[in-house]
Amino acid sequence: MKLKLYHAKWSLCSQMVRVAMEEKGLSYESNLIKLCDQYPEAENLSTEYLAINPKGIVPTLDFNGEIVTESTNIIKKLNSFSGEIDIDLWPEDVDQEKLNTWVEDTTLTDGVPLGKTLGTAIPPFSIILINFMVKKYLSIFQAIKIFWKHPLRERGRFFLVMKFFNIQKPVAERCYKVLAKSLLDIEKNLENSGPYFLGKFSHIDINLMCCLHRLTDVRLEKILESKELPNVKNYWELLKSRKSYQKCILDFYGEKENGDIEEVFGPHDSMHLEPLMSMIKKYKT
Ligand SMILES: N[C@@H](CCC(=O)N[C@@H](CS)C(=O)NCC(=O)O)C(=O)O
Repeated sequence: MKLKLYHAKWSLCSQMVRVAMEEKGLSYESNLIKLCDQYPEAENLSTEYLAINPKGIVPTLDFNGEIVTESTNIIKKLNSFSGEIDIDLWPEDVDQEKLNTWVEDTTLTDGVPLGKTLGTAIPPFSIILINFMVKKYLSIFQAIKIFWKHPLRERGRFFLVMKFFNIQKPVAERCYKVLAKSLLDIEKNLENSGPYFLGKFSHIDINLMCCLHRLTDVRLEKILESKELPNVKNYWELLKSRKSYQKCILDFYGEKENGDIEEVFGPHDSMHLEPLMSMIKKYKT
């Protein structure tokens, strides 16, 4: 069996697939793609990559020549393989409806408006970083080229607008409620389950590991340490202690990734921290 993964270092959906690979003990050929919003090379819009994934997004799995796209489909496919580790990421003896709904809701699902689910409410908080990278790494000419070339028209438009404006504040503000309520839902769910979301480790925990990690990238980690969310706090510690967290997420941060985050935030917390904490308190009572 030959597995080839096209993925990016700093990409939520790529992290999810890498973690699944590691949890299953599957080895793969790695093809790192330099995304158009982070590097002038814009490898995801190259003719070669578009022939593999016509939407120009990552991740993409090539399994013996069969192409699988969309992180959820990829992880489901990987789960059907036997790797070196005997683990079922989609256990049959857990609540299937809950598993399905939460996996769906913690993915960056195409067509779901930003901020509708947890998986689409987290990326808007990263816009501050993407906005910064677009301004720093892309020339106006490159931003215009992406606008014309990106198969996902809305993204092309988004990246071009970012070259000239800072759009993160209003977009993120629209996601406060969903993010706050989702964290409280996780908190409540963990009260009756544990140590993982459905008791045993599953696909949901992979998605949540990556979503919660993204909060640390955008300096919202204090939410995960808050006294309003004690179960989330323990759960987050547990997720961080898995080998896959270090190997598939942290180890992919290089000088560029760490440098960009440092340049954007310095020693400061996110401007969204206080309002989000107040909202969590409000909805908890
Ligand atoms: N629904 C897709 C979303 C994939 C996606 O949006 N990937 C982002 C990185 S997390 C990407 O490729 N961005 C580059 C671009 O849009 O140009 C999945 O779950 O795989």
